[in-house]
Amino acid sequence: MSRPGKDKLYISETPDEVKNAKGLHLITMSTPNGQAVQIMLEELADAYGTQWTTTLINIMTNEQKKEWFLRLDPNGRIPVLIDNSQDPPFPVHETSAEMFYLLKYADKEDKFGFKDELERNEAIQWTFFWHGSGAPYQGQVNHFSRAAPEKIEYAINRFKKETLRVYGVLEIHLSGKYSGEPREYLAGFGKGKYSIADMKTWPWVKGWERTGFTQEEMNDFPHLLKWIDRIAQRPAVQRGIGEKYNQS
Ligand SMILES: N[C@@H](CCC(=O)N[C@@H](CS)C(=O)NCC(=O)O)C(=O)O
Repeated sequence: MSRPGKDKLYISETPDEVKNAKGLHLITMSTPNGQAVQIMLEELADAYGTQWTTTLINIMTNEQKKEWFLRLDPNGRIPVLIDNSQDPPFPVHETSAEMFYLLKYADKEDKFGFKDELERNEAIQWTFFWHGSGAPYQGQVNHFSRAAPEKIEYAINRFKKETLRVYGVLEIHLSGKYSGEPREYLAGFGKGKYSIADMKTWPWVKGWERTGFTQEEMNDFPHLLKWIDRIAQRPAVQRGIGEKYNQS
C-alpha cells in the first residue's frame, strides 16, 4: 500500500522551509496546543540533542485554511508536525498524535514515556483525558469570554463549570485523595514521572488566569497549582513557551 507522495503533499505555495526541511518540521503558533508540541521538542533537544525546524504562522490570517496547509492537515489547525526523513514525508496532525509520534521516533529511551505497558497506558489515559475532556472545554471558555461577538452568560458559565470540574479531576488524582499517595506528575506509578501527559495538559492549565478563573476558584486545587509551578521550572518548558515562538 502506498502513501501520498511528495508531489501530493507539497505544492508550489508550500513554504520552502516546509518542503525543504531536512527532518522534523513543526508548523505552529504559540497557543496552548502549539506549546504542547513546542515543549516536547525542546525537552527532546535537552535529552537527546534532537533537531527540528519551525514555521510560525498566524492563525488570524487563516493561513491554516490554505491548500498547502490542508494537504498536510485537512483539519486546518495548528500545530502540524512533518517528518521529512520519512519517504515519502509523513505529516502528523493533532497535538497528542504528534507527541506520540515524537515519543516513538525521537525518545528512544522513553524519557518522557514509559517502558512498562501499564504505566504507558496511564500516560495515554491522561493525555487523552486532557485532549478530549480538557482542551475543548477550556477552549470554549476562552472563545465565549473573549472572542464571541456577544456575551452569552449561559455558554460562559457552562464551559467554565466543566473546566473547573476537569481541574477537580486533576486535583483528585494529584492529591492522592483516593489512593492515599500524593503525586508529582499525572502518569506513572508512585509519585509519577514527568511525561507526555503533563506536557499536553500544562500549557492549558497554566493559563487559568487568562481564561478568567479567580485565585479564589483555584484555591480548591492546591496540588494542581503546585504541579503548575513544578513544571514551569523546567528550562525546556520555559523555552517552549518563550520568545523563540513569538511572531515577529
Ligand atoms: N484537536 C486539535 C486542536 C488544534 C486547534 O484547535 N488549534 C487551534 C489553535 S490552538 C487553531 O489552529 N485554530 C485556528 C482555526 O481553527 O482555524 C489538536 O489538539 O491539535
